[in-house]
Amino acid sequence: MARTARTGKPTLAVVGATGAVGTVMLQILSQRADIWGEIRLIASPRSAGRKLALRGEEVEVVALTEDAFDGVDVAMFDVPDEVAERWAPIAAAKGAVVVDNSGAFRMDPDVPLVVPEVNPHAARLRPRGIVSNPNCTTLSMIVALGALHAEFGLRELVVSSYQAVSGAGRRGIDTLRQQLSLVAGTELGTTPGDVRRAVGDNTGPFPEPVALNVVPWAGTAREDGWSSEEMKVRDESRKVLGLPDLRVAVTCVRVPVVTTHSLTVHACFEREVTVDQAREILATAPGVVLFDDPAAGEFPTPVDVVGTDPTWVGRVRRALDDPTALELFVCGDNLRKGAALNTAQVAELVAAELGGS
Ligand code: 2RA
Repeated sequence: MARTARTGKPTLAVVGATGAVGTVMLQILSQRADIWGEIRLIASPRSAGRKLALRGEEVEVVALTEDAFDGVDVAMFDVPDEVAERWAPIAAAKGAVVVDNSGAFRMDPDVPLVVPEVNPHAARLRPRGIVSNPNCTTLSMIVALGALHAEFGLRELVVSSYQAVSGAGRRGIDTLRQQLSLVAGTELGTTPGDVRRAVGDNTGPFPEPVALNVVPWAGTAREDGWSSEEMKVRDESRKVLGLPDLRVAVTCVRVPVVTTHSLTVHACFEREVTVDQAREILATAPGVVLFDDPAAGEFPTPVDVVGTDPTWVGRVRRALDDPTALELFVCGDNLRKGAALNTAQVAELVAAELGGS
């Protein structure tokens, strides 16, 4: 492995360093145990030459070229699908293990889809030299569900998401902030179309106004009325949990929250469950925080979860009509565990393996 000569530590590349997730990646790399030698920041030629803060220093961004991967051991990608499709195989051919956060390879049978708390072993088998990171909506719930599945055996999920606008990148955040500035301090939201007229025709990456609204759509259209986001939750949950026949019904909804996806989950298991058992599992599962005392006003919400690493779970109840099912409310920061953190954790797994530890 092409370790940095000066430190003997592996070399990491961050591809897409200037995006919404890339920015969080740099924060996370500055906060976690520093296992890396050189960290090379790579972005589109338009961003080359910019300096970004990393590990207490300013690091210059270099342009995405084949040469940028010289000597790189692990490359974390957060770029659009088509950019990943083109450049991840190039980085892999140059000897880097790619940890990719796009949707380009997630369902490729030769690319493992890895969540370190759930299926860390899968990262070792990577015939294409690429490991994929699940979509942020799947990631926001899957650590908690993986822990419950290990004990009770999952057989069905019914999920509704409440997705933050940063899932749609910087444009999503800018759109919400701009729309909020147009409706703040008004009486809007009381007659049909008043919010729509105030925010205008440009609804950014969303099909409808997102301020003072909820929008039952994320992603692009798939067959029979489903959205790409809903198909990702189904397909990726099945792959990560190793349950190809898991029954999954999901509706994805965008809400006026900047960062942190929330989900309601109706999870059905092979065996009868009790709330006490479920609470014990969730309270001790790595990467999960149980915050569940509604009588005291305690349940997770995005305003407190944003900026934190774990999956937060509250409102744990046994289903009223099914002793094998649980109802949960789950929140996770979609830019951290939902994207940058999971990518960094997988990159660390790979680095430990390359280093023989
Ligand atoms: C979203 N899950 O929230 C997507 C981003 N990967 O739009």
